[in-house]
Amino acid sequence: MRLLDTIDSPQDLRKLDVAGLETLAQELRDEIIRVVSRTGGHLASSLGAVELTLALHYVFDTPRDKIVWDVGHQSYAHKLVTGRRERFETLRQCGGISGFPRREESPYDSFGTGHASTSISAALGMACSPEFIEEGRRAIAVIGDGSLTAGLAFEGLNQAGHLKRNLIVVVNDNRMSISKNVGALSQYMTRLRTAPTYHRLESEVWEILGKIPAIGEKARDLASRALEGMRGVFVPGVLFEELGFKYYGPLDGHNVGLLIEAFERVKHIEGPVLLHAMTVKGKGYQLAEDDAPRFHGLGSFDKATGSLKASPKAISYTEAFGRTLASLGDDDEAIVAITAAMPAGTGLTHFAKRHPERFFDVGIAEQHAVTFAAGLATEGMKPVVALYSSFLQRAYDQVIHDVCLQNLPVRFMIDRGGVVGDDGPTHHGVFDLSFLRTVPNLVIASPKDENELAAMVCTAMDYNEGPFAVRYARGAGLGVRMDFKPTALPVGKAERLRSGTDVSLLAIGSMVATALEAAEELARGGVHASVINARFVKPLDRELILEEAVRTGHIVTIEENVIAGGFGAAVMELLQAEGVYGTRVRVLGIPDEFLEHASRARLLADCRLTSDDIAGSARELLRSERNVLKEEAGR
Ligand SMILES: Cc1ncc(C[n+]2csc(CCOP(=O)(O)OP(=O)(O)O)c2C)c(N)n1
Repeated sequence: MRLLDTIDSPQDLRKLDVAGLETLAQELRDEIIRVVSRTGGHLASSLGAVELTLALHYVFDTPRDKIVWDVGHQSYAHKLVTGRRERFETLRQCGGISGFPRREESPYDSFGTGHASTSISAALGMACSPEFIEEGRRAIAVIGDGSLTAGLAFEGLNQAGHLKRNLIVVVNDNRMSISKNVGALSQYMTRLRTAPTYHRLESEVWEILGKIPAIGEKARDLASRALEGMRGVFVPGVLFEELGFKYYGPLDGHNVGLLIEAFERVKHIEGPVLLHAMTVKGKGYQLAEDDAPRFHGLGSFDKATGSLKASPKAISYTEAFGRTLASLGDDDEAIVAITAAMPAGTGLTHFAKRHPERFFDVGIAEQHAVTFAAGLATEGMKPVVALYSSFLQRAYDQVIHDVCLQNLPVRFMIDRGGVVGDDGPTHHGVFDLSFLRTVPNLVIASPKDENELAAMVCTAMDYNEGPFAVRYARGAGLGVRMDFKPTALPVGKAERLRSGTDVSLLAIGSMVATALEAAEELARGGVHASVINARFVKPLDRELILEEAVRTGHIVTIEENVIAGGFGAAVMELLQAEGVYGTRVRVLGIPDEFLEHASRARLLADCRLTSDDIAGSARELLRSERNVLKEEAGR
């Protein structure tokens, strides 16, 4: 029997000795690899945090003490030792446990995460509650070196250093973000790591003094203070100490005994403490250690070879964007590409390889990425900011205040627009059409397939009058033929794909293909539907939409975005502004609730966005009118 099978809560692991914990660490790794190879998920980060997880739950009185996992993608071992062992098989599956901490899932998940760099602020908030202080509880933020690059993390450190409340920040430093970590802070952390003399001295003195009975503790105290004074001699300026934290480390983050000792030490320290643990991303699974970026997050894979079980049939939208931009960059030296720690995820690796001098990875700093792009645009460059939709949310003020208000030609390439599937509510990109549409000056386009995406990238690069956003779905395209040389599209013009007399299906982006299928289905039942590929949410193709509205008198709008304030709302506003009151409109999209994790197909079906649902809605719209007409005739 595995030790793991005896662990129903952290109380059980507190009964183990260090050797037992080491065995448990191995079993946890095996279990994580076994399950994630089936379900997909964030493998490498979770493998790197196993010993940290065990030591934290061993030393701290969880869930009374609170651990806040930054991003939360490293929390699989935490889930396994906090009562979710049996449900772990259901990781990221519909109805199963989430891939991130969720407050509603367990009292041990003290704070919901998914987006980076929130842990210090959240843990500090907890540490400032009067009850928390009175009861002497501890709040611990566990943050990666990648996530530490964000401004938000520094806002938390800044306030914590000032407030002097009891907060423990554990920096899980594996030198990696998803790709290699970047920036001056990352270089600084490397200097901390490679200046071990002081820390070795500190640990040795600690060890020796601890062995002297009776006077040990007192001597340790005195020595601590003396050593603190010497720190600057050995370490190139301990930034965290200057910010008001007591700094401990760097420690081997895979030595569970050492970690326990260190946590026991910092547990009783008053005021903010930062403990710097060095780990290996993907630890214990050679393939992941060798290629951590690929094993950061992936679909189901073969354990022995690491190859993915399902290979996509078409190139992804990400790839279509990445390749197009890289080749446009060959002919236009003004093009500059910016990513916030996701060169591979956004497809910018192509551009980075071909034009390294015009590629910037700013770290997990979406706000900065947008304002940095705005600055470049003021000097005549053509900046492209490539982000996932849900992470762009963080830079909304920068989009409004720094880009759109000054009408600067920054191009936003917004990947993962719509439902993303297994990552769940923190990652769905379903609000962007709504929150972007309200901002003046911004053009918003969304392609029906990967070839049209390439054309939209060209359009955006040609358009120099102001900001331009292109929003596209996650995953594989439709498998259409790609033009050898994509050409720009007319801005604000839609495309009529099918002409009908009964009802107009107005679709945007990923929903265009589904609308075409729905039209086929309607045709089989004798209903003739127009299908319009809107292409632009802003500006709308007024003429074409008004023509459809008058001709068929029935409009169904379809979008993979929340219904509130989205594309359909834009169409209704247009009809209202133009005084077109007779047209019946049905707006289809995502309801006013946070969607859970499940496959994209399943979620779209739950939102009634399949071709069957669309055809059904169109029929209903027509039927309800017939009923009204009948009623009127009977009156
Ligand atoms: C605001 C935001 N931007 C981007 C991401 C995507 N992302 C998830 S994990 C990650 C890297 C995190 O690196 P680190 O904190 O060092 O953790 P590691 O995976 O190395 O353990 C990134 C960029 C995110 N979750 N949130």
